[in-house]
Amino acid sequence: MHKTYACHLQSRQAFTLVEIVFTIGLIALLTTMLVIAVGPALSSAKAAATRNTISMIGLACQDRFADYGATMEQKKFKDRVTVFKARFDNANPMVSLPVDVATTIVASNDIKSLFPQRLEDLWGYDGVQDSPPGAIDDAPMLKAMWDTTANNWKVGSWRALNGDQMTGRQREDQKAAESAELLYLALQQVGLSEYGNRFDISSIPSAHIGDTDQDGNLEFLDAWGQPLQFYNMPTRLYRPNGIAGTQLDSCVRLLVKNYGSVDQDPFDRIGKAADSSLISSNFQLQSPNSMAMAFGETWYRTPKTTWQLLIVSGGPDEALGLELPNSSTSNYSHLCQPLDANLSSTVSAPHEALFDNLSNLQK
Ligand SMILES: [Ca+2]
Ligand SMILES: [Ca+2]
Ligand SMILES: [Ca+2]
Ligand SMILES: [Ca+2]
Repeated sequence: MHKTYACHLQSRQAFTLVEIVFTIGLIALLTTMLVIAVGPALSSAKAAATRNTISMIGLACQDRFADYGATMEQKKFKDRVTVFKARFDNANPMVSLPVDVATTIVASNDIKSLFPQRLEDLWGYDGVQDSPPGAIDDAPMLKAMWDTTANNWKVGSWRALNGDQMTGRQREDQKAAESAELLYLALQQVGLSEYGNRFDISSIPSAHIGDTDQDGNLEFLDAWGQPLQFYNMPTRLYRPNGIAGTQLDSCVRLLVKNYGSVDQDPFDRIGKAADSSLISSNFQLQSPNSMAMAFGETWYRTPKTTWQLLIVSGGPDEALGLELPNSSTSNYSHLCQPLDANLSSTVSAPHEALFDNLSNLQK
């Protein structure tokens, strides 16, 4: 009787072990199924959150952009154009700078200052960081970032201080974060008072603000924790490296939904961007716009798309596939272009990185 009970107990224990093994296996299977089912949902939730943040930042930019546009009709702005033209004409007695060209150069410089995507955008007409910053013609924002008493930067340790001495991953992190750091500062109106209202930074989820390069400057992030990328004049998207026609179209349309439907930039008083005979193979505007070279606009950006402030997330693959907005290692790097020109059916990895990217101009 006792033995029988022990046997029963033993068999009961053995059965329980089988049950446990089976249950563990079942849980593992269900977990796998759950991950497969929920994985894309989590990813799309991150995409939705990223789109929302990008959209809010984009709208804040557009508001300020509209405010700036309104000032172009005012006497104060026109007086600045007159001063600029006089400076040019005095320095170049043989030519007279057309007012429309002067207007576009002044506006282009202002837009770079208001919406900087790299530190150089704050250096003013002379294209040089003043010493100390803001002493001559640097943007108000750069001036505000400099502590004249301490003779040092007020916020963080900028690239100007140590970024260019960084190496490897640290330097890559620094470069990847810069445009989002500048946008963060710009939207807080650092050094500004006359254009629009201060952006309510608390409307951005705290998870979308961070310091990925650990330099003390906060930047906007996407839901995957990568810095957003900001392009103030994304013209280069319109002539990606070495490609044209339908390939170019398909590339641009990945980031700019209404590409092709609007081709008139209200800020472009020169209006020559669409005239291919005036554009060299390198997208440099030809004469008469070469006059812009006298003011540090050697590679005068075609202003066709300055109104389309572009904010981009690398998306679920966390890869951008575009030139970083602040890249100073290649020509025209202040304009974005795909890292890989191959947009044919045999796509390669850097180009594939573009397909899941998110931008404020996609919807
Ligand atoms: Ca300067
Ligand atoms: Ca930084
Ligand atoms: Ca940072
Ligand atoms: Ca991507």
